[in-house]
Amino acid sequence: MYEFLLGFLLILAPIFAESIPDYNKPFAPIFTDKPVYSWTDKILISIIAPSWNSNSNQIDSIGGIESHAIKISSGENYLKPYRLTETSPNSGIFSGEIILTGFLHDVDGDENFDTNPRTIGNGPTNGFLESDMDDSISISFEFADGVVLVESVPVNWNHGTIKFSQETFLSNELIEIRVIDPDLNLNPEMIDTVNIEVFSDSDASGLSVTAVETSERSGSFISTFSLSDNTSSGNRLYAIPGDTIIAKYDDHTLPKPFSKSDSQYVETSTTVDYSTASINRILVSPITLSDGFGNPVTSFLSNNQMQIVGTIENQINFDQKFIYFFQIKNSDETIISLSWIQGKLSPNQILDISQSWIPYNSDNYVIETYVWNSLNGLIPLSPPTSTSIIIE
Ligand SMILES: [Ca+2]
Ligand SMILES: [Ca+2]
Ligand SMILES: [Ca+2]
Ligand SMILES: [Ca+2]
Repeated sequence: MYEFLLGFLLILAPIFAESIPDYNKPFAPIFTDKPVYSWTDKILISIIAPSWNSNSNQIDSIGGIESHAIKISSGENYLKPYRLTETSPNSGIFSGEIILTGFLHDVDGDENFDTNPRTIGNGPTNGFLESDMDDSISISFEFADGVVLVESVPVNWNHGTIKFSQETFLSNELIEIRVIDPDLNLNPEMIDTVNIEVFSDSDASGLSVTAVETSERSGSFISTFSLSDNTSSGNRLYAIPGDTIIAKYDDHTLPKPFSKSDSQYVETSTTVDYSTASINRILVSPITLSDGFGNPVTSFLSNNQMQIVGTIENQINFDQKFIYFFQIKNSDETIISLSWIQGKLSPNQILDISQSWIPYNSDNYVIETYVWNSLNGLIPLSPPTSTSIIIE
C-alpha cells in the first residue's frame, strides 16, 4: 500500500510543487516503515508534503519550527519540534527516524537492567524516545495553521519462539537453533545477543550458548553448537545417539495480559541419531570353520563337531548392542539350525563369535549370518553373509 502510494505520488509530485499550497486541503499523509513496533525498535518516518517543497533546487525541511512543529510522543514523553528533511531537492517527501528506548527493565533475569531509556533529539535522525511495553507512538505535524495531521503506531511486547533447524541431527552435525523475539533487539543499530540454555539426556545440567542477531534490526537470533560423545565443554554439548536435546530461554518481555515482572520459559527439542547408517554400524567378516581344538578345517566329515566362527567389529564410537544369528540350511533350503548370541560391543571393539555344530548327514549346506540390533528392533547393523560347505 505504502509503496503503491509513494509511486503514485512521485509521478504527481512536480505538479504539486509548482502549484500554490492549498492550506484548506492539506494532503500530507504520515507513513512509518512498519505497522507495529517493539519497545526498542527504530521507527522510520516519512511525510508526503509537496506543498512544503518550497525550493525545488534544495533540500527543504518540515517540523523543526514551533509554529508548524512535528511532535513524536509516547505517553508523557515527546520530541517536539522534530525536524524531517526532504529525501531529494524536489521530492516533496520528508523523512527521518527515531529510536525507541523502552523503560528500565531486566530482559534476561540477571538482575541488571538492559536498557538505557532516554528522550532526546530534534531530528531528523538523532531522536530517542522512551516507550512502554504496551504503548502507542503518535506522530503529529501541524501542516498548516491549526491543521494537525496525526498518525499512531502501536508498540507491543511479543511472545518469543525457539526452534531447531531440524527435527533430528546426526551426532557429527552442527546443531542450529533460532530464537525470534523482536523485544530482544535492544539496540536497532547493533547486533544483539540472547543466551539459550541447552541440555540433553546425557547432560541434564547442559550449557549456555549465545545466539547472535542475524542483522542489526532483525530480532532473529541464531546459535550453532556441536555435540561431544563424552563431556560438555565450551560450545560442545554431551549428547549421544538416542538422546533428546532441549533448548530454552526465559522470555522476560511478554505481551499483555502478562505484566512487566512476569517471565516464561520458551523451549523446544530435537533428537540425536547416529552419523553412520545402521547397515554400516557393525563390520562382519566371512565365517571360518575349525575343529574342536580351534584348528582350521578344510575338509568336512559328517558326525564331527566343528566350530563356526564369525567376527564382528564395532564401527561407531559408542557402545552398541547386537544380536548375531547363525542359520544353517540344507540342500532342500530347510533350516536345520538357528542360533543366536546377544551382546554389547564397546567403541571399536572386535569380537569373535563361535557356535559349535555337528552335521549328521552328508549334504551341501549354506551357513548364513545376520547381525541385528535386537529381537524387538530388527534393524540390520551389517549386510548378511552366506557361505556354502560340502559335508562328505
Ligand atoms: Ca525542495
Ligand atoms: Ca539483565
Ligand atoms: Ca539489534
Ligand atoms: Ca518477548
